Amino acid sequence: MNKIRVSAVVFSCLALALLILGDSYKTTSNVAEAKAVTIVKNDRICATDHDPERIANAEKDFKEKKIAKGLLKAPNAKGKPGSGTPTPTPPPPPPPSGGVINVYFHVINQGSTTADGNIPQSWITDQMSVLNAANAQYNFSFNLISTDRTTNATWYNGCYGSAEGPMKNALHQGSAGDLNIYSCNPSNGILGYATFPSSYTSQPTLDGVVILDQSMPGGNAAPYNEGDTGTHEVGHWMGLYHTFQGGCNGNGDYVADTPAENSPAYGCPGGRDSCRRDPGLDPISNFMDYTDDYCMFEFSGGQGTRMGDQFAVYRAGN
Ligand SMILES: [Ca+2]
Ligand SMILES: [Ca+2]
Ligand SMILES: [Ca+2]
Ligand SMILES: [Zn+2]
Repeated sequence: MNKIRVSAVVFSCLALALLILGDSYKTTSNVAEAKAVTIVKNDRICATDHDPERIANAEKDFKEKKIAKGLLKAPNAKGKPGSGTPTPTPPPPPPPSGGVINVYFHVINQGSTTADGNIPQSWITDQMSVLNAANAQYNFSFNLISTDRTTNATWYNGCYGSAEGPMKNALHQGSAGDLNIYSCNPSNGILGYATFPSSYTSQPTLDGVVILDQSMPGGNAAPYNEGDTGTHEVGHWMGLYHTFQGGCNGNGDYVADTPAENSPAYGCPGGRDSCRRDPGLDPISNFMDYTDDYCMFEFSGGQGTRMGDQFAVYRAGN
């Protein structure tokens, strides 16, 4: 009997110790989780419209206009099969046009502090530097013409959605070849969105790029606070799609030298190969994927050519 009682006491003590230990462990783990949530932003979300039907129509129009401008040879123009004339090797496409793009920067805020969107001018200067570094290889440069500041809480928090029209109608400047950037809080975890060059004609005042203010260099939207949301959205504005558009099949992003990707890549998943039949690893270092800012650092040559062609067809001189 005595032996059993001692065992029971020992067991109770052990159980109590485990309970305390277990509880303290749980508390520590909760603190770590809570801390992580405040530092790390959720997965990258870009709200640029990639509707497949819209893209198919836009690509048909782009092809026709490229042929009209002499940027692309019309199919079957020469050397039809069976005619006895061999098809000559087509000449290499002309180099991307490049150019200087004027930028109108619109800071939307809901108060005077940085946290309320009234970001310092140094963030804008640094954002321009990031943008210029990313595009220098393809001879495009961005020249900041003006910065305006508007205090309007409805625009600040509704700049993706209901406030887009009123905000852009009031602030948009320039023409098809000029870039309007709006910094605000698109909400719902959205880092930014842009309009494509082919949309300019039908909706000129909506043309431009909207970015989360805290995604700019100096902001707190880690791991998306090195300015590459700006670079990514300007990529759309220059006519690029996401590298994972269309998945593994079909035309994908309409750029030949970006390997097809089945879905967005997050973080920095080195060696990812989501389309095994398409040669090449996923383009996780490309600005048009969804990886962390430190992980994305390049446009491909094909994207450079496409940006030049899109600019020549839809923006230059329009
Ligand atoms: Ca591709
Ligand atoms: Ca592959
Ligand atoms: Ca980067
Ligand atoms: Zn995007």
